[in-house]
Amino acid sequence: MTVLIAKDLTFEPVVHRYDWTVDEVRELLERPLMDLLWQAQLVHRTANPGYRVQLASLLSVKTGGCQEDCAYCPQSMHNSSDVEGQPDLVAQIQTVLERARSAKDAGADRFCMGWAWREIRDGAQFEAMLAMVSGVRELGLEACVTAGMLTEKQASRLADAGLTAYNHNLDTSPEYYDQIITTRTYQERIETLQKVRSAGITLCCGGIIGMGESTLDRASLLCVLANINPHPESVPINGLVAVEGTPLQDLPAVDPLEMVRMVATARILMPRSRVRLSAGREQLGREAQILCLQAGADSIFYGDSLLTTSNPDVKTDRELLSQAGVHANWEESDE
Ligand code: SAM
Ligand code: DTB
Ligand code: SF4
Repeated sequence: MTVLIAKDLTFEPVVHRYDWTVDEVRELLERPLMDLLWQAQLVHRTANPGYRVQLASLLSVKTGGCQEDCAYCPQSMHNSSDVEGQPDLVAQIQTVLERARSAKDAGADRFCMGWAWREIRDGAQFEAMLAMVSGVRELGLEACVTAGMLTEKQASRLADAGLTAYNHNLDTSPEYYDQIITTRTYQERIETLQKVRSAGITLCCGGIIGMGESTLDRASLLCVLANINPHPESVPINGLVAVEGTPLQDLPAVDPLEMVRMVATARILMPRSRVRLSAGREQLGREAQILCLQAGADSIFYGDSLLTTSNPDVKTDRELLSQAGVHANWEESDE
């Protein structure tokens, strides 16, 4: 085991590489925590000075009834949790834009909209999605969509509507994927990411821990992400929210320090990407979240709910940021 000591500070902390091996990533993930945190902080403070955090708000526009069988997801029609019967906001462009405006007034600078689809289909619902994207951009917010697979044409229409980012997670390692999802392949996921990039939309791509995967799987997921050239502009790190009625409902809560390790390793591997501390923050506790911010998380989901599950409330998050001494992107600071 290599223990870093002060003289090792001579190394160049920020390295942009796209040829990581799984062994190298695993070595980082498993480092003594103090060394991992120190290196992640060095990278973060050098690459993204100022501890500025992006606040992204989420809204589920189309909830439940999804054809895919993702074992973690309460919205899959294969899971008895399937959350249907909620108001379908697809036709309600104005309602969505009102929610975006409220998110902006509360301090968000990105608005993310989710559709529980296997893939985008053309037609009235897609036209409504495009109108929502342009409406969100007109409010001065970044717009992000997550809606499953898409065609090149659909990606280019989303780009024309002003879409900032498309979220499409790889979720876990290629090796563990078929234990979690059987209705699509890893390769299909990668192809969608390529179409999004080719259309000039930024990538939001990350994963989930706490699904029964090994450390090697986590290293393998991070290795795939870190070898995308250029790196995904944002990388959500989710802790499983074990929802009743999903096959993963009985899995134990993620150890908070494992989230800290994932964030720190992602920061070292992808120095300038936004590393978003995503689902599972309610289970993390204040101190572990602060460690994640220190280790280089520079974005959180902000607002009382995620897609179908809850998130810390806005007041609690404001206190968290102030206690940690970090600032939202738009805030004035003394630096
Ligand atoms: N259907 C689209 C897709 O799969 O890309 C978009 C919606 S899907 C709900 C977006 C992401 O939410 C998933 O890729 C997964 O990473 C995350 N997610 C879903 N359920 C989760 C859970 N129970 N715990 C943690 N993350 C979850
Ligand atoms: C991401 O990586 N996490 C968000 C967002 N991207 C779309 C979704 C988390 C969903 C958690 C479970 C739920 O609320 O349904
Ligand atoms: Fe849930 Fe997305 Fe999987 Fe559908 S594709 S089940 S919405 S994670």
